[in-house]
Amino acid sequence: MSTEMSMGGTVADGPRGTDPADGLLAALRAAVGPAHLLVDAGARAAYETDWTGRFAGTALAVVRPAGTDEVVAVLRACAAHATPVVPRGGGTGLVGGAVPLGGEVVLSLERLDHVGPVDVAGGSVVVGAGATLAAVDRSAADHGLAVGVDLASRDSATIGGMVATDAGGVRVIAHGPMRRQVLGLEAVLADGSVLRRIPGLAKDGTGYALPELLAGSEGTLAVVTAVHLRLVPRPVATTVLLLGCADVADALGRVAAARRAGTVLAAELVRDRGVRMVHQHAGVPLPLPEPLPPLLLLLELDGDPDRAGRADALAALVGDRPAAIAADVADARRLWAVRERHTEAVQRLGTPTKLDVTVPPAAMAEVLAEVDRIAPDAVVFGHIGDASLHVNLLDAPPGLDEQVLRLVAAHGGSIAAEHGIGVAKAHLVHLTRDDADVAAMRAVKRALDPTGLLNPGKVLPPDPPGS
Ligand code: 2HG
Ligand code: ZN
Repeated sequence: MSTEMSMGGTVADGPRGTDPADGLLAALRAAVGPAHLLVDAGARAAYETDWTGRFAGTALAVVRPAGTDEVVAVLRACAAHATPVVPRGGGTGLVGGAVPLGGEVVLSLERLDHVGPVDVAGGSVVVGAGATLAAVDRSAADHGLAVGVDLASRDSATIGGMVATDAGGVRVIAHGPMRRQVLGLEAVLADGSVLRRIPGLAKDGTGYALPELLAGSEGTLAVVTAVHLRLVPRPVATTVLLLGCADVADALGRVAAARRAGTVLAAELVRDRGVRMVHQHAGVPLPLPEPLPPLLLLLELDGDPDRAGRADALAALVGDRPAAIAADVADARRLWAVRERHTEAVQRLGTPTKLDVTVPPAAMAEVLAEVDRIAPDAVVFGHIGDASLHVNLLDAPPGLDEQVLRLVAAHGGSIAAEHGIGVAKAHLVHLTRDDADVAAMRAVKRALDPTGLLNPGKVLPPDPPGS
């Protein structure tokens, strides 16, 4: 029998003639207070779409609890009324993971935004799920520390959402993705019980690693309410450069050379036409004169450009390639804008279909060539340091997205590198996870959320009929 709850299903438990949703709304109002229960379409709208606007749905209501106890009360009320819940962070998702499909209660974690005191000796901090990356990073910066993950949407993206999607960003090459920053967490399970794995001991071998399981589960297994985050040393100074490369092999070779020479904090790839797009649609100056090289590699290296020996090392790294080396912080920001403002520039051209993939480095050149063949207008850029690429399709004919993902899967890659599966790719999980894998994931889902209360329709395709 299917464990999925029908979308928007509510139990008609009210007296004759009353709307069955009224009982749930009254319970939610009691749980979070009237000011934080949003039922009007206008008030709900900002919580019903993803960042691109490609995915949107209608919620029964939006709730904004103030703390873990209120999250518990919300989940209990929704469970009692058989109404599914969509947990939501900063709304910066790109695959519809935090968007209602129809009739759910959207549970916004935005008010759980406390940032605890930084443990300077241990290099960590406990924060609420709704704290933004920028707020936590500012707090860490006061102590010479930083969050190990950084991304362009830092002002809005929340730590809870980043854990739920196992966000990546531009520092994965140095510190790994979000999952690796999680020392512990607190989460509310579908039955309202609270999982507290906050202590974050460096070593803890007592059984299943539940925080790691929840990282990347996109709100389908539990609602993350607080996170104990590892912090990393904040670089005192860095060197940022943009290097023209002839092809993928050349760019990968430069990344490897930079790694041999020292600590690489970021290695990002953009292409000539993407750079022109950012110039034209986001007003970012061209970083190199025309004609631009086909590929441009942005490197951020630990240590400042004037340190002893750096000039020679940079000269060796650059060789005879065209390059722009940032002379100061403002310059570095300008070079970073060329890369970071791709998302904004693409959005100005239309609503893109965003594909976010990893490929084995050895297959990257071939995958890129194939993508160019089947989707010549795609805007491709990404994190070459961890072999992940963002393929943005504009005006894509039906099926083109799946064609690109099948290509990636055929080359041994992943169809979801760092944005999650959401609703966009739930039907394609089988491309890179085999039957046993999917069955194990379904078993975990059933064990933790037997009635399908949490974020139905996301990550896993619906149970096959008759199961
Ligand atoms: C980035 O790396 C983000 O900038 C967004 O992951 C990627 O817009 C995209 O496709
Ligand atoms: Zn990215």
